[in-house]
Amino acid sequence: MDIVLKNIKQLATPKGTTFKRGVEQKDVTILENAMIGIKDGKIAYVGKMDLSIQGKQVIDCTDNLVTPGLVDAHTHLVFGGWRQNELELKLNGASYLDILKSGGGILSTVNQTIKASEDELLDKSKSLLKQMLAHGTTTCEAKSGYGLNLETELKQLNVVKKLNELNIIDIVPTFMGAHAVPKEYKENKEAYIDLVINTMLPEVSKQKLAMFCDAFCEDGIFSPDDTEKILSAAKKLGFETKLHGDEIVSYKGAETAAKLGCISAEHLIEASDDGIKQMAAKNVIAVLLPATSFYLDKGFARARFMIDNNVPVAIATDFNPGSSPNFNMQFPMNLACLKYKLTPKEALTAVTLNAAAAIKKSNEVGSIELGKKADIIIWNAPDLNFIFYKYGNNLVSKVIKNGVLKK
Ligand code: IZC
Ligand code: ZN
Repeated sequence: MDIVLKNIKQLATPKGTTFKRGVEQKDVTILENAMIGIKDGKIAYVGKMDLSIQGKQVIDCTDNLVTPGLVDAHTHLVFGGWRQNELELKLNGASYLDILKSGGGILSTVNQTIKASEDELLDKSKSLLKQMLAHGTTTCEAKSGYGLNLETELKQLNVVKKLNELNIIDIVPTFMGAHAVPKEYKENKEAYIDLVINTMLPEVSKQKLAMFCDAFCEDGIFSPDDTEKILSAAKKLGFETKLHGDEIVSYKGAETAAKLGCISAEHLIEASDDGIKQMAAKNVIAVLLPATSFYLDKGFARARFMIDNNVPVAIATDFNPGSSPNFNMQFPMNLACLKYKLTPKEALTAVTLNAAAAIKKSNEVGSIELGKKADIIIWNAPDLNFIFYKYGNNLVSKVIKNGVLKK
């Protein structure tokens, strides 16, 4: 073996190549005094301690919990500037949508992303990716949507492509030209939707820069009908689809995702009972973002109700400069237990296997099983409960990415 992890105090992993739902979401295998062998970047042994298995590099995990690498299925990784000036506006009572309507919010990040050069964006997001890895994220998704014009959307997606070539974290790219209506189109949303459908989507498809297409289905942004138009056009070009829905108000986001057969619907704070049931019937994964609820000081999505109604639940950071300036998955993991009332086992599945399924990577990552990528975390923690109970500091001791010890 290239690497052997021996004497593992506790190994915790879901199993399988697709999402877990309902009562199965808590089916996590726990092994004590376990061993993992890694060869050629893949998991080649997992089970009880076996002294006949030798490794070029041996890591003793006597005191440690070991889990699959975390999968952050929802980020807005590539952006210019930050939005710290909005903090005082918020404290004075301005809502997320108030700030956006006055030309701030997403539109302020759009201005800063248009101004930034590709190299500046690359340097900044490369540094962010390294920090994400050090906090346990081994695979993530990254959305465009801070360009809102062809050139800048392509610039963002090209940055993601270059980041992927650096092999820090594997990144799944999502085109999100329908993130907001740019100010030039304020009075003519239809013309912007035409631009997304007839110019941006075909070019992104031609250049093979994204696997998913996402749209912000929200009151005052894109309606369910707009979203349907955009995502249906994307599907015709071969994109998989997702949507941001029911984040601020109940607006048929869940229903629209079910109707369109999206892989996932994200946020869902205000999702209706019916919408949730329709998602379950259509196998749509709920990607929930509790750190955003915390930051917007809004309610929390009804994760328990979703699991009880057979919706597969994943949890992600929503890392972005506005509503969730945090890339550390451990914070939403804490919130998943404390606010959503998920058990540690359900929450582990939500940030590994189900998150991987939400970005169509669950046959490669999301569990510690023979043949999967060796993306593994060794925690400064004795067991699974510990990482959901303790919070506020980085509990990751070591990270193995593609079979290489990185931290
Ligand atoms: O920059 O505000 N919700 N999009 C939808 C975001 C949050 C990101 C942002
Ligand atoms: Zn988002």
